[in-house]
Amino acid sequence: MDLLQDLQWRGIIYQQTDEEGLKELLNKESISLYCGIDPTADSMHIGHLLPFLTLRRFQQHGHRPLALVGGATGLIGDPSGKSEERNLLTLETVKGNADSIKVQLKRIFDFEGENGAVMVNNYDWTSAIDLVTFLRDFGKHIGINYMLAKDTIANRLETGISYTEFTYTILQAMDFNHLYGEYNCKLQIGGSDQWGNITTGLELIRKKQEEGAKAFGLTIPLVTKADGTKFGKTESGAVWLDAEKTSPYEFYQFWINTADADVIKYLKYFTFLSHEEIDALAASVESEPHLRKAQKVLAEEMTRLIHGEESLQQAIKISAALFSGEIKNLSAAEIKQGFKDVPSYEHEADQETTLVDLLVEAKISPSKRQAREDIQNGAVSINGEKVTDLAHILSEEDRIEGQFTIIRRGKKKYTMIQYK
Ligand code: 545
Repeated sequence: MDLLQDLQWRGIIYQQTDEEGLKELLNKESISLYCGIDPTADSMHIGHLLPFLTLRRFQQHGHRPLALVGGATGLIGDPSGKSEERNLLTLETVKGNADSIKVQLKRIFDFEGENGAVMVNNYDWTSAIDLVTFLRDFGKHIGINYMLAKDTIANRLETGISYTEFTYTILQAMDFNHLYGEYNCKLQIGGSDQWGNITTGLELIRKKQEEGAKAFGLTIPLVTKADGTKFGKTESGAVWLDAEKTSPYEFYQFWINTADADVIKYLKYFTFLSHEEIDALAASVESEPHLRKAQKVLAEEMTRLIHGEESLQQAIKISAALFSGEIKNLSAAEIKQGFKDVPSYEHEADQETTLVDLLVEAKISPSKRQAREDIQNGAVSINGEKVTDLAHILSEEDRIEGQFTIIRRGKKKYTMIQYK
């Protein structure tokens, strides 16, 4: 099975500008291809991942990926898929964001060898072009009617679009044209919202490059969920690639919680497992769904890919500890990840307190009487160990690395006591 058949099997292809032509080209030679991202935030989230993972599939088949960071386009703002004009970001913000995004992109590709990936920034060639050159050498080739017919621009004519955002598609087209000239880049891929920008690039290449010059565009589908809710969102917001925003444990949990109806699709989209491995997991979802084998493999593959083996093992350890309630072997850092969303209560570091008082103070038990009953019934545990002594006084020994005490009441109600 060749690359395009694999992409088809995985459901990764949404639209192509010339299906037959691209098939022919890829059968004939190794190409350079690109996908861009605007540094309008300081981290990618999983909604941005699929086109870059697709670039990596091309790399595995011998093609050269160019990962473009939009240092220039990030200063302008892509109107695609946006119903309102964006606020301009400062040069400083965009530069800072670009640095963070580059670090994340670097983990996805192999930069060594004959078809090693190349990281490029469109600020490098765009910022040097003066206005007269822009209008004469680029603007002149793109008709206004052609631009107005683009969905992304047409959709904004009612609500309004500035000349700045209107021009965006030409800037992205200039990138494709530049990379075509510089790296013989023949293909641009992106999410389905990028169709208009990708095709403007093809138009510019046709006009500016040698007679018969030909490039291609391919878009990937929007990732959806069977229940109709938005992919990539949790109660606490987007699932970021930055470990400071979404911890590896939360990241792992996000994928573990994938519905049976979605899990095989995501294994195909996001992982590099073979068809045989994915087919076997599909059979497991059918015959033994309670084992959640497919979800476990998906969560492992994704966490390893984005955060590395060590963080994956830590995420598995935290998940198992929280599931069984055996949390005494977790480090303070692991506790921080695993208990980020549980209620927390601050207690004076040097103030002694009985467990009964603390249960009431931290609003874990509603009254002293109830607190005593809870303890006597064996419903209360400190750091995973049941405490039935009504006179228990919290000491240094009850603090994990001197920082927290995790109190559980009943089966699931956890509270984190922090010391100040
Ligand atoms: C700029 C110059 C180029 C080629 C592409 C671009 C970027 C493109 C764009 N892409 C989106 C994006 O989102 C902001 C990320 C914040 C960290 O705006 N004009 O940059 C998304 N893209 C990935 C997919 C996308 C797209 O990065 O293509 O469809 C999301 O899945 O929205 O020469």
